[in-house]
Amino acid sequence: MYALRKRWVAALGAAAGIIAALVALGVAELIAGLSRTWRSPIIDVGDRVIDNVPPYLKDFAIEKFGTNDKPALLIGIGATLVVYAAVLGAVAFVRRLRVGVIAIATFGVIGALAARSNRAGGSIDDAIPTVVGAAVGAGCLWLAHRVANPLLQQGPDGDARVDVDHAAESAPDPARGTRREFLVRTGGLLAAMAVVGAGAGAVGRAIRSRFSAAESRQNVSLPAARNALAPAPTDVSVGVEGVAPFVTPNADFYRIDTALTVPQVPTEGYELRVTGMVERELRLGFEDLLRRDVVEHDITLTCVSNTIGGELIGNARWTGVRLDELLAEAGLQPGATQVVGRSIDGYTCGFPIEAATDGRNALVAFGMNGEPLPLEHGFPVRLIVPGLYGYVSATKWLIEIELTTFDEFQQYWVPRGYADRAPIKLMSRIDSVDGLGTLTRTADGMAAIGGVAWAQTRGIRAVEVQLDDGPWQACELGAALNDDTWRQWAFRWTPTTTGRTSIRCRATDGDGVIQTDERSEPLPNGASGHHQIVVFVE
Ligand SMILES: Nc1nc2c(c(=O)[nH]1)N[C@H]1C(S)=C(S)[C@@H](COP(=O)(O)O)O[C@H]1N2
Ligand SMILES: [Mo]
Repeated sequence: MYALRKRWVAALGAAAGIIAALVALGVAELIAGLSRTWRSPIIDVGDRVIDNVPPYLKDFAIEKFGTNDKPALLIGIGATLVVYAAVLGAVAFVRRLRVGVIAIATFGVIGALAARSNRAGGSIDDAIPTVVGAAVGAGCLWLAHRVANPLLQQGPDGDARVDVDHAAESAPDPARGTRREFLVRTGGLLAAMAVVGAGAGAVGRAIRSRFSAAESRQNVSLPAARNALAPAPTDVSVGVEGVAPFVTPNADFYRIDTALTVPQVPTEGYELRVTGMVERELRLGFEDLLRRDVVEHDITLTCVSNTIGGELIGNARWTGVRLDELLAEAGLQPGATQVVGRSIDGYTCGFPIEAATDGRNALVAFGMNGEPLPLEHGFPVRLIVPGLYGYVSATKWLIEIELTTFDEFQQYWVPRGYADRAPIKLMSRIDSVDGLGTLTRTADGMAAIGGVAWAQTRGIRAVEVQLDDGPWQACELGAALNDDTWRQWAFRWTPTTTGRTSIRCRATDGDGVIQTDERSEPLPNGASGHHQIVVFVE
């Protein structure tokens, strides 16, 4: 008698299921490595999750995991998959092989559908990695089942043997081997499959790296801007420790997008198209853009998902060409109301045509703080529009600018509950001390706090703070470079009491509007309200 106890059969089946899934994914990854447009089913499924989660869940994920929301999602998908594979393997071994094979096929169909409904418009061949992977995975489960068969309480057809008469079972046949030998054989096969699966995945990743745009980026040298700006003067800083630096280094710049893997868009073969309600369509290669009239501007970019006191904001010097000049060259048809920026990954932004034509420094940008755009920030080309939240304006990996109307087209986030017009709200933030942190006084008994305030296109005229129930008191401001960047602020005073103190701040924009105290969530058009914290004065 070879058969194992049911619980061990289930465990063996679970292991076989997980390893079959590993092989399926490894093979899919390997096949995906053959083509620039093919992807791992995990990424495709992840994309569909991202596209379909309700916005409040997305904001929750961003709040909870910040920029790690994507690894968190992938870990979640991976964990779900492990459980699914373990269950299907156990059922295949304990009950019926057929159930396990059907479950793997189902998994293949889900992957294939996810690949087909690619944002950028999937084609039928996008399903090839998943289909081949699932077929090989199913084959592995079948093989493992076959080799392990003597250990299972099943008939040779793979169906559970319902009324096994244990007593009637034949004694071990020494010619076929002992139970121990069957176990070793099955274990060896599973180990070999695990190695092959992991190896296929590793090879797939390695050969995919040839599609990287990193080398293309290294070969870019940015042209000098016509309006070459001097470095930001030192008085933009108020000199309070802990305040966000006026210029955000590229490596520290927040990153928000729906892309699970960073799109790799080399400059070779790159083309930007200007289409839709224009007199003549434009097609520009990367070099064509660099040869145009190049300008640079300091612009602060903000995410609509930024909560009060949040960090989804950064300020950079962007190099590029003016959007209004490109549009003038294309010639606008009357009636166009919306400018849509389309990314290579299918993501879209859209904003009112006035934001492109009212004279503000809206850019088709290829440089960020003197470097080519980093890959995560849209290399080779993106849009930057002062005064608009990123989701309506700042398309990364930009390949098309389409002129249309708001009736005609809804950008990515609009069917997901966000507003289709989203100017950045006046906001200020305390940076130098965290909520419930301690505020240490200097030797002369003074205390200092500081932060940033922003109202892109309107500028910041004043910032005030309120301590406990005291009066609003004016702050010092860092120099303003233009109305499109944030401004630092500082407040220095001699506290008369120690202990718990509540601090809040509010800004006044260039139009004289005072920041509202009325709180609103990021959804649908950006958070508002005062940043208020409690600190302990020492
Ligand atoms: N292709 C693409 N572009 C995109 C997005 C995206 O998901 N995909 N997200 C937008 C959002 S919501 C913001 S806030 C900015 C963020 O730009 P950053 O990651 O460079 O800071 O990019 C915008 N451009
Ligand atoms: Mo955003």
